[in-house]
Amino acid sequence: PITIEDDRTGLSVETLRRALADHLYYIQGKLPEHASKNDFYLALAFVVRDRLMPRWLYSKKNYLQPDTRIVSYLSAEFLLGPHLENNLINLDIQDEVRQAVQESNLDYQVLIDQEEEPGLGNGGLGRLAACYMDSLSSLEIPALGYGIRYEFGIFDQDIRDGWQVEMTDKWLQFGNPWEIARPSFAVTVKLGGHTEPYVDNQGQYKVRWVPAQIVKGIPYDTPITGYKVNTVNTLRLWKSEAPESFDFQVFNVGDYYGAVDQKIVSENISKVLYPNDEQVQGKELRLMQQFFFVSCALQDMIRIHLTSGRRLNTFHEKFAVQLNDTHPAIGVAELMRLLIDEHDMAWDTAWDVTSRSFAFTNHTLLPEALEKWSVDLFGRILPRHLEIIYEINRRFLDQVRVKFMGDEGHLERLSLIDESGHRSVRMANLACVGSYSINGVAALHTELVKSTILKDFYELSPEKFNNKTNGVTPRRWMVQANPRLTNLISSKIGDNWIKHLHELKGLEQYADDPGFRHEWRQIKLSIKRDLAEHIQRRTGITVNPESMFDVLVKRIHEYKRQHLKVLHIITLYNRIKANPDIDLTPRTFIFGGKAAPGYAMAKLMIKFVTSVGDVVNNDPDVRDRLKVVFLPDYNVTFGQRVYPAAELSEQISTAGKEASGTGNMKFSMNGALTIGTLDGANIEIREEVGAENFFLFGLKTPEVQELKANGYNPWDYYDSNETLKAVLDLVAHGHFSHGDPELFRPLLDNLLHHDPFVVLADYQAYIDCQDQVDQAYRDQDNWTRMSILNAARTGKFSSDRSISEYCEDIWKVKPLPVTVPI
Ligand code: 26Y
Repeated sequence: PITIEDDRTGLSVETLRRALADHLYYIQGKLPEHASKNDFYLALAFVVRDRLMPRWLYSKKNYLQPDTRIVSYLSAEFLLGPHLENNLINLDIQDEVRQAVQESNLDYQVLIDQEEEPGLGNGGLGRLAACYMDSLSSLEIPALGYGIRYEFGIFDQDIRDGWQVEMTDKWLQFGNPWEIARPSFAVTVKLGGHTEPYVDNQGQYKVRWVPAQIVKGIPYDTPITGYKVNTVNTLRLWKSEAPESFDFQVFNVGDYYGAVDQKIVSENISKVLYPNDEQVQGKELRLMQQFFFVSCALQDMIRIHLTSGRRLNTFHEKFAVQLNDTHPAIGVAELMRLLIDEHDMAWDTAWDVTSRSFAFTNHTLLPEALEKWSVDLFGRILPRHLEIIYEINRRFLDQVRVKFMGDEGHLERLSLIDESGHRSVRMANLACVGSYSINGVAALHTELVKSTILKDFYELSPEKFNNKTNGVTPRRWMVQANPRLTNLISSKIGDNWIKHLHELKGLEQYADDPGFRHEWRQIKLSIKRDLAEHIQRRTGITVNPESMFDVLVKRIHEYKRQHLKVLHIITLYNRIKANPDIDLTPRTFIFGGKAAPGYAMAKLMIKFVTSVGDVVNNDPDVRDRLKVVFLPDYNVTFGQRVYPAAELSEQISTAGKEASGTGNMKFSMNGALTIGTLDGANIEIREEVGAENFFLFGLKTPEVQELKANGYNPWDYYDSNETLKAVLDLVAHGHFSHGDPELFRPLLDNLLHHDPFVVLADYQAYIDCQDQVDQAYRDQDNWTRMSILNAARTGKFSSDRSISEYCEDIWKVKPLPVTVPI
């Protein structure tokens, strides 16, 4: 008997090939000879989507079982990166698909590279949400991610004349095969207007919110596959639209253009991702965005809860709702409003449910990043929520008064309303009061949260506070990004490490094996060659693959100190100029990262890197021993290229400023050694890999605090350090700006007169440490040994470990394997 595999689910190469041809013809509507690369990519994406569909549908079915507990991850950002190859890996069909593509006379890599990555996030926080979604699925935890379907994600960066230029990210323009719109689950969201009291037909005093505007939220679902399991969770992103009643109003009011204006306002809400500018206040549309997606999400969760046959007073048993920073913190007031105003629940019951539903993660210590909304603006957009927040605050402060009798300072600092100057709503305070758990993202960060920004809340409710050190998914950041290293590792210790990253420990026994070291080094070299070729294509700069690849990629920010790295480069340059025959380790310095469009100093830092690069790269005395490259448009896709190629990972933030960092983990896993400060998760990385395999430098957090308390004067360092003086003078004299002393003056003035991130104070320690790196690199055998040990000891930094801790300590949720009937 002949059995024919189903075109939608079959996994034989023959079936996959047929399915690809079929989708090209019937879905793309193209003959092969007329199809573009993108047509082939889309056809392939649909082939893969078909194959995850049964698992997705049966995972969804599980959500609706009455006693399934679901993690609901609320995040304004999900920085997913491309889906296609990730899904091939998780579904374990990469080999078959690769062969089917080949037999269709197509180039696998070309198709993979067609995908526009969904850049729905700024950086660390959004990427963390994506890694956590991967781990939730891989650990078979029922979970829903909720966020915004931005039409334009993080801007594309171009570098022109060395400056950043922003361009809109039109990621949806050629179609997105990974989302399915669910208009039948659309919800409405109110905005503006006023409130009025009324008595309902049971004789209850209630409040009615009469909005000025109504928008519709349409959910778009994206499947999040787990690694080699049936669980496929859902990321549900909301798009805003004008409600249908819009047409109605035209007839009633007769104001066609006015109605169209309203439609535009509605559609604007999910239009664009806000960059994490240093000034976050006053952006009305941002507050609307936050409220919009959180209201959509909570209404959706209530629907799911009621559909699963349960009553609303058990909402907190159905859902564990995680607030990814304060961006979704308005959810505390919105859940109260939904329960009280729309579902007739009494205040006390509603508060009980609400405060047992939410848990809050803090990601920053920078005071300027703490979200506040002026009471005026807040009341204009969310009049009912302002009333609810006042009432939460009144009841909360009554409790505080009992606890800290007579201490007005505590009351002032704990209040949800900042009364100093212009009154504003403090979102972190709202999140703290409304949550049963508050966590930081690395051990040091959590301690600093407890002792600084949330000190008063810690003293009030210490039991709420806990640490959850960040992690990253080894599926994307090793298996997908670094197949060559993955194969070498698996050939020695099997492939269990992909789900149980601690098993990388098994590599330690090979750290002294010359054959293994050789293979390890050859792999790194081959990846460096590929990157060198990419650099050549993208920037025209020729780099030497045999030189040390020294990498600094992350958002551009003063606290991350990209300028400290540049001072190091100029220092080496000066050494060469003083002694052209000096013996130093050839290095390629690779930078990447975006600056917030409104952050002038960060943009100047990019120009600083590119300008120094122009001089250093072209000075004949340098003889190609130093190369400086700024790769434009750093994103997830480029991250996947650069982490595996890196040998030195730069993690040089001012101690106490980087909450955790997650790039630091991706580098280490891929065998780069770290030069870093005792900041964020660097501390824990160093603990794991061993102090002897980590290049530590710089002031520690208390030393930074002390230095500043005693009146830090950057001039002292300039005056007393001749090399530093020479470096800064060279910049001041216009050596890197065609003789123009003005170009970098704001940067120099800032360093010499303020230096808020103590760059000058850490300069010499950094240079000395880099000299040790230089020496260490000369002993390639030992360097390789350290590299292997780094990778072998990064088990802790799998997001599977982080998510397991969230599940056990905070969410109290257990794996629920999904069965797919065949
Ligand atoms: C308020 C708004 C403009 C805003 C939007 C995004 C503010 C901040 C952010 C993003 C913050 C962020 O990415 N923080 C990073 O979170 C990572 C994950 O926990 C940390 O590893 C990293 O240290 C921290 O800077």
